[in-house]
Formats: sequence, C-alpha cells, structure tokens
Amino acid sequence: MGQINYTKELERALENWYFAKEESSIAPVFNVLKLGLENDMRFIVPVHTPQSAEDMSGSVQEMKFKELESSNSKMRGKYYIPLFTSPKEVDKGEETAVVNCSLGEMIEVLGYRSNCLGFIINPWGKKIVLTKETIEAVEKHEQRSNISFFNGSVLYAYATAIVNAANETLLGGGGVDGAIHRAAGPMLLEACKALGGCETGGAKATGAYDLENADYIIHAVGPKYSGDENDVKLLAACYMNSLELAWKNNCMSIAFPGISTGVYGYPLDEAAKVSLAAVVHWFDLHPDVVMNVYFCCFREEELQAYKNLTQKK
Ligand code: AR6
Repeated sequence: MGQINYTKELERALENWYFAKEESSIAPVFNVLKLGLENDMRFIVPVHTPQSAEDMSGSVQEMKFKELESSNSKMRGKYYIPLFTSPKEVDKGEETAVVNCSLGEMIEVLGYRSNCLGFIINPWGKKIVLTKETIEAVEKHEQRSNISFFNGSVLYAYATAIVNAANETLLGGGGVDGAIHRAAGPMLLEACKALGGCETGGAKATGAYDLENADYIIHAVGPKYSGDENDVKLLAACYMNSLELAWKNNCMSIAFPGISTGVYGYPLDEAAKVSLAAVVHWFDLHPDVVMNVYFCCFREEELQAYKNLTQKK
C-alpha cells in the first residue's frame, strides 16, 4: 500500500473542478490542500520567477473563482510565486531551475514577503491562485468526505480509482466496461483473468494500465434489475465494497459510473437513491476518512435523477 500522493490528488481535483465549470464545488480541492498541508505536500518551485508567470499576475482576475482573488493584483511590485505539482507542469512553460519545497515552508515564506500576494499553482495548466485569504480559508476548512456530480463519462474523471460496471466474469463486455477495457489496453484483460471472476455485489481492483487519469480500476458487479428487494442490497454493496477497496488501497478519490443503470436495467431514480444512500452510509461508518467521490453521469437523465433527489425538500 502506497502513501497518498497529495500533489497528484490536487492535479486530479483541479482537473475535475475545471471540467465541471461553474457548477463544481471547491470542497474536493480544499480537502486535498488541507490534508496536504498536514502531510508535507510538496511542490516544485522555480528558483527565479519566470517572466511569463510574473506577467500572469495581471490576468488572474479572469480565473475561475473571482472572489478568491485579490482585486489589486496588478499593484506595482506585487507578485505571486508559481508552484508546480509535477515536472510535466513545469515543462509546459519556459525553462527554469527548480527546487522542491513543502507547502508549509512556502506559507512561512509568505509571512515575511510583504510584496508577495500568494501562489499560482500550475500557472500554465489547470491553475489555481492561492492568495493569503484563500490559504486562511484552506486552514480553516474542515476536511471531510464529499460527493460531486460529474456530468460526463467516468473515463473523463480524474480519480485515484475509477469504478467499472462489470459482470461476474470480469472479462469485459459492452457499455462502460467495454470503454474502460479499450482505454486501459490489453494488460487490463490479463489482470482481470487472474482475478477469477467476482460475485454480484462484490468488487475487485486492478491497476489502470493505459488509463492515465487513475491508478486503479475497481471492477464492481451490479445486479441485473429484477424488481426484487435484493436488488437494493446488491447495488448498495457494490458502492460500499468499492469504497472499502479504494480506502484500503490509500485512494483519496473515486469516480463511479451509474452501476447497473445501463444494460442491467436498474431504473435511474431508484439507482440514484440507493447509490447516494450507500455512499453516505459508508461516510458515516468512516468519519475520519476523507474521500472525494464523483458520481459520473454519462447521460443527462442520470444527473437529473440525482438532482431530483438532492433538490427535494
Ligand atoms: N462510456 C461511459 N459510460 C458509459 C458508456 C460509455 N461508453 N456506456 C454506458 N455508460 P452499463 P450495467 C454508462 O450498461 O448496467 C456490460 O456489458 C451508463 O450510462 O455499462 O452495470 C458489462 O460487461 C451507466 O451510467 O453497465 C455487464 O455485462 C453506466 O455506464 C453489463 O454491461 C453503466 O451502464 C453491466 O451493466
């Protein structure tokens, strides 16, 4: 079992945050930053601020959460320090010598640099500005598990684990199962063959192979909808078992498709109710775990089913 890679998790949370545009909550990003601060999250820092990053100080107002930014960032002599989550992010811009620093150390630096307004994380990619006010908000943020609704294929979501809606053979199939196998490549099938199948309601994990958005694929087998009350137990078990497996593998984020709601015919409204209740129940059973959960709604109707539930009084 590896450690949580907080900088990688931050990249993932930012990818999903940008993908979801205005509708998205900042909570998954703040969860990662808060835990990262407590666990020596490290960034790559250029030794000299590149000119193009300095020039960005004037354009930060155009960024996503306007209220997070300082309104006078163009003031003379004021600047932001660029931070990068990975060498790949550094390579997107001009060449520069870099050092590796913990976020905690960088915040200390902020304390005695009065002209520094804060940090721009990944200025050439999916960036976020951390002003002094934002950092205070992160420090005050109470990290806890969180559910976000993602309007798109689970294959577009960035998470430590993405969940596959598989069948008992675990040897691939149609729907999202076929799409995941195509994206992850032939090594996935080889890994699945070694698992020896899985009972309905269960879940088993493999690596993600060519699928770069994730480290793990969790193969969950949903019930074929029959109308029997056992369907509820089996569908709930898929969600609970997937979360358990993700947690045991040190995942901080997990992306679910609507298990059983395609070929297996589970009505969307009922499946939304069961999946939401199961995940919330798992959160209640693990109050000290912080898991960023994404419900990936491939079809508009799937998102609507969740909205009908969460917007009801
Ligand atoms: N990309 C992303 N999401 C998809 C895709 C896709 N190409 N196709 C469907 N979904 P389903 P199930 C979404 O049918 O009902 C397979 O053959 C879909 O909108 O893939 O659990 C397996 O091998 C829904 O939200 O899975 C099994 O035999 C979710 O994925 C059987 O189907 C699940 O729909 C499992 O049936």
